[in-house]
Amino acid sequence: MSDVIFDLVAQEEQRLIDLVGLIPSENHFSPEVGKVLGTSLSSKYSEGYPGRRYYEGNQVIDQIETLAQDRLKELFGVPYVNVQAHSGSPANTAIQFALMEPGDTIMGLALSGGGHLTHGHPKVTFSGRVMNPVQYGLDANARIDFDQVRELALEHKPKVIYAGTTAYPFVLDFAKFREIADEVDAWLVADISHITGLVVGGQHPSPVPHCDVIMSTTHKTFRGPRGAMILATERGLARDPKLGSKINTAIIPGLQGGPHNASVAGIAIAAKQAMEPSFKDYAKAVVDNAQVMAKTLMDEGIKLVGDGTENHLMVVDYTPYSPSLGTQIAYALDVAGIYANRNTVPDEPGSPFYPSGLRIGTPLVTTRGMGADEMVKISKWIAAVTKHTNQPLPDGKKERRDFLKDFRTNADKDEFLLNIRAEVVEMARQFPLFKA
Ligand code: DSN
Repeated sequence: MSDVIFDLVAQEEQRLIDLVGLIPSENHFSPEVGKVLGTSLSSKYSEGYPGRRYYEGNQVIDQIETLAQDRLKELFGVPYVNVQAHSGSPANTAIQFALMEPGDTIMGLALSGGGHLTHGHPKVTFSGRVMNPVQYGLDANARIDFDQVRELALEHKPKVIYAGTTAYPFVLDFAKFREIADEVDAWLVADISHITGLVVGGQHPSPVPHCDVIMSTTHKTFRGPRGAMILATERGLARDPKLGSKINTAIIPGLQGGPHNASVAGIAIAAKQAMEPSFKDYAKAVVDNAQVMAKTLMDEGIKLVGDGTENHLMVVDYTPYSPSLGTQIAYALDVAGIYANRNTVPDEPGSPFYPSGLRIGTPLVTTRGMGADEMVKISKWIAAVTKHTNQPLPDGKKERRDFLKDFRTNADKDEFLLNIRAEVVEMARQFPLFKA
């Protein structure tokens, strides 16, 4: 059967091969994970849990889900695992549903400091509307301001404190979060979606000794399929022996119907691959590459939030050039063959839609097998595009729309950007998507 969809998939695959991907929350999964995603596991309904399903015919699915749970229990050293949440946001919602009542206070890192929407971003998110959100921020060095976390916790007595980020380049101090959570008797939930691969690869301290519940997506540094895992620690279960069954019930019937069994199988495979010694090499290479990239960018005069990185990502701060430059630079980079995402910076002078930063990370390029030489080249291309693209946004809604329309039209045929693109493609094509 011919269908334009297959042509579009081929185009997308070619884009991935030809270009350099720096979105720190993306990754390429292994061929083995890919193999199970297109199987008949997708056909089956399996509401419930292994041994307790609402549908017949789940004998094999039970074994697959149990293996996924068992492997993750072993990998993280935790007694409880749920792999059914369809992705990170529903997983966080399920955790909140399990631990909180409407109106309870939730504390999380503010979006502009690198926090995630589902950790209580006010007004526009489920967690921020149903719960009482309190958001903490960063100190003058762009690190989590633990004095403020403590002050806010003592004042607002949160039911849940989130230690988790989506655009934060530094190590998370779970022990410090624990001290504060204990002072106010709050649940401590870690969202390690971005750094799971670094945690299991030994490049970031584990949240397991300090947190009650841990959530992670499975498709970022973990290199699995799209999905999520929810873990409960010994500590969490000691606090509430019913914690596991509360999380199970929050997922189904609370929020979801049937699990995506092909993804569950992919999570089981990714967990096995993360136990192999080569995964440690991958995690180290991600961090090493980020170090090279950060240093080269800063040597090129590019400002990074917090002046560096300790993990897989960094946030470029364009405010020294002009505020709200993130949209233009991200677009110009895409034309030049490098895709990243615009991002807010701390004390953002623009807005989340027209922010002043760019978030870049090394998980994708490291999975392809790129190393220090390529990081230097990529960083120099980013610096060149930045200097070429210093065109501030005008004020006014209509003026901005018109400016960006012209900006894009011009960028699409900008020879400077297109020449860089040719060099990028030549380099990128030398690397597979997933280097075994
Ligand atoms: N969208 C993910 C990220 O890019 O970090 C988080 O949900």
